[in-house]
This record gives sequence, C-alpha cells and structure tokens, in this order.
Amino acid sequence: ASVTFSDDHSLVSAVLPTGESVSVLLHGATVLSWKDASGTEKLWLSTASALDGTKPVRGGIPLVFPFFGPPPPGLSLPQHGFARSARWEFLGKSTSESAGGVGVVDLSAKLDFGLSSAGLDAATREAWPFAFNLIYTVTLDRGSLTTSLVVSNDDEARPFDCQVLMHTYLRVADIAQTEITGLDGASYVDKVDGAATKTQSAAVTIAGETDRVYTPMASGAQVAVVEGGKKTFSVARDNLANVVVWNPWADKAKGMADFEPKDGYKNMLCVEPGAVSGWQTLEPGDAFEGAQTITYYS
Ligand code: TA6
Repeated sequence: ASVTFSDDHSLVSAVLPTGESVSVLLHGATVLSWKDASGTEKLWLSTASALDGTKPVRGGIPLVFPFFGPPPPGLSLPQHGFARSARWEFLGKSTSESAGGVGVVDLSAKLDFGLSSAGLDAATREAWPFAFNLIYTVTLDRGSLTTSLVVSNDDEARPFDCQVLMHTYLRVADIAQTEITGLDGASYVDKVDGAATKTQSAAVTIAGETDRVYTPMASGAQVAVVEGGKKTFSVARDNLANVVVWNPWADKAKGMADFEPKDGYKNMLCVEPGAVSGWQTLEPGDAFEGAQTITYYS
C-alpha cells in the first residue's frame, strides 16, 4: 500500500496494490473519497463542497463532535460542533501486506489523524474550554473501510459531556430503488414530523426529506443498504448506539448552496453511526471509542 500527500499537504491518500483507495482531507479529517478496486467511488461528494476549510465538506464522511445538531443553549459553536471544521494533523500510517493463507494476501492501509484542544482556534477553545484529544483512524481494507474515533479527556479536573457521529454520505445509484434493512423494530425520532418517536416496521424507504435518529435494539445490529433488491453496503457499528438516516430531498437540496448537483439527492443516502441520543460523560483520564465498518458488495 502506498500513502501520498497532496502538494499543499491538505490531502492524504492511500492506495492498495489491488486498486482500492481512500483520500482524507486534513480539514475536518474528512474522508472525501473511497474507491473500490475498479475505481468506482463509494461515497457521495457535492461538486460544490468547500475543500479549503472555509466550510465543512458537503459529502464524504464529516466528523461530528462534541455535539450533534444545533449547539446546546449558550454555546456559540457551529452546528455539529467544531471537529469537521478544524485542521487536523496527520499522525502517520501503517500498511500491512501480510500473506494470509495460501496465496491470500491481507492488504490494509491505516491512516491516523489527531486533533487536540491545543489545535483549536482561540474562539473555539473559549467556547468549549475542555482539554481533550481525538485520534481518528481510517483503515482501508479490500472491500471495506473502517473509521474509528477515540475521544480522551485530558483535563486535570473537569469532566465533559460529548456526542460523536460519523456523517457518512453513501453513494447510491437511485434513491427511489434504495432501502435500508436491519432497522425494523427500532425506535426512532422523526425530525421531519415534530421529533415524534416512532417504531420502524420493515425496511426504510426514502420518498421525500428524511431525517431520523434510530436506536436499534441490538447495538451491534448490522444495517444494510439494498439497491434494486441487491445489498450494496453493510454498516457495522462498534459502541455507537444510534444510526441517523438523512436525505435532504429536492427542496432542502435546493436550499443548500454547497449541495450540487441539485438532483444529487437521488444519488446519496446518509447512514450515520453515532452516539447522539444522550451524552457520553468523560471523567478526567477517561476515553470513549466508537467505530464503523462499511463493507461494499459489488
Ligand atoms: O444528520 C442529519 C442532519 O442533522 C440534518 O438535520 C441536516 O442538518 C444534516 O445533518 C446536514 O447538516 P449540515 O450542518 O451538514 O448542513
């Protein structure tokens, strides 16, 4: 596996000998691209995304921390927190090409990124004054991508509460032919219906603006994306009890300046593992770790 930097040192890419690749922007440690061995893109990225750090990326896998959604009252921070807007540092890579069984070669590339309170601008640090450290690991394997976040409280004395979410924009061929399985029976908050609490029955289909925070019964329950009756993705969660499902549909897409092309909502589906209903309280020295593994089926 080879790992390269872009000229302006803002993009880190890894390519496996079998062709799979991943690219991560240091702004927000945002995964921008994940391609299969034939070079087919698995994530959706708006063609109008800001990639210079002036705005969070519209697409790929933006990171949500220290809170999901609007800031808690009294906190002057942007929606979904500061992690996706901050400049992260690339901590390094490790690749493995260990020979597995007979002729099977295990290939993987692991990229580590870091953000700490010292890396924040003064205004952000003033708004959220806790000493913390984030280590974000992106691991590219043949057929799957794992993103893992470790949050640690480095404060001397103060605990802090936080939420974490991986705001993944999956690319789909046609949202009208797409459904999500593995959420039946799960309760969810329907944010397009007055935050009413409902229970999912059968597969989730998307026929309009959809914005739901699911809490599957079994926290390890796998969620799958099925297109035209064929499974194209599965999403496994580790220590992330929620799954947010979002599609802005036509009107909301029209209202987002950085959402292009405008009919792009037909080709994207956000399946967002997170710990967002309630708060994780980290005592000094505590750490929280959550991860997702997205597998694609071509
Ligand atoms: O994850 C769903 C959501 O919370 C939606 O409510 C919508 O706001 C979306 O995130 C995108 O938020 P953003 O701040 O990236 O425009």
